[in-house]
Amino acid sequence: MKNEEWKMIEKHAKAWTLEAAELLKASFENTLTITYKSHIADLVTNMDKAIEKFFIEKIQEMFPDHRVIGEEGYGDDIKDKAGIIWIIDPIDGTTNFIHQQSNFAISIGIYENGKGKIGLIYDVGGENLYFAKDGEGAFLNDYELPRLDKASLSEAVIGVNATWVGPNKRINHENVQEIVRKSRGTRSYGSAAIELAYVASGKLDAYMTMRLSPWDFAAGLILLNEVGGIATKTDGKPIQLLEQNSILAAKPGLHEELLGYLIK
Ligand code: 2AM
Ligand code: CA
Repeated sequence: MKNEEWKMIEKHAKAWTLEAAELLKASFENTLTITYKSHIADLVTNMDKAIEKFFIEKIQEMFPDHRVIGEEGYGDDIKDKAGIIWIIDPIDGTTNFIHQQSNFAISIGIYENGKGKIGLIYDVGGENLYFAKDGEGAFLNDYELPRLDKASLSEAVIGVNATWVGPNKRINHENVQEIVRKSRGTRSYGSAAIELAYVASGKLDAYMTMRLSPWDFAAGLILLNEVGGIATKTDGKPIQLLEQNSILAAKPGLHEELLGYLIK
């Protein structure tokens, strides 16, 4: 794919995201239809579905040979990484969208043959656009994000959900507790995409979580890559793009230090 074509994809991805954000903001005036997916804390609204359909219609019209993976399942059934794939979360942080009308994002990662090309996370309430393009840097609105410096745990603010600090079946919570105690502080925002954007922009020094789907992390990984952030699974192994993964994203140095606590 040529540079010109990527410019075109970038232009449309940004414009559609801003348009979708307006639809989300306008929806605050209306009553949301809320349903449960797998359990009572796994929510989906009419707007999650409407925004995903909005993107899929635009992409199919403008780029008919591209494929789409969307959280709500209106995209393609994708088993391989060939060609151009848009990985879309129409609302990341649906619980926040419902309860707070803030701290939720539209997250879009565009990959070519499995390689991250364009990452876009729009914090709708904050009107902050995090954008990255392979080899061209990462931006917060018009501001180019600097490369991340090394950090150490004693000076770090870590994004982590309280779920992982108590007994759970996915990670030894005592290791997580040790990280929490030795850090400068912890935060939990309820949107994985925003938390990854915060690591990329230095607002968090690290973020860890035990189970994310491709649409939660696809855009964030591209942002992190442009600023020298490191992202693996919490056992240090590479993240698999089309699967659910645990995620440890951090500044250089700190990533290694955290792995030392997590792999014992
Ligand atoms: P979502 O709002 O798009 O579902 C909440 O801590 C973060 O984890 C959100 O980014 C949420 O994304 C994500 N998440 C991933 N899998 C989840 C699940 N099964 N239930 C709730 N949140 C989930
Ligand atoms: Ca979602």
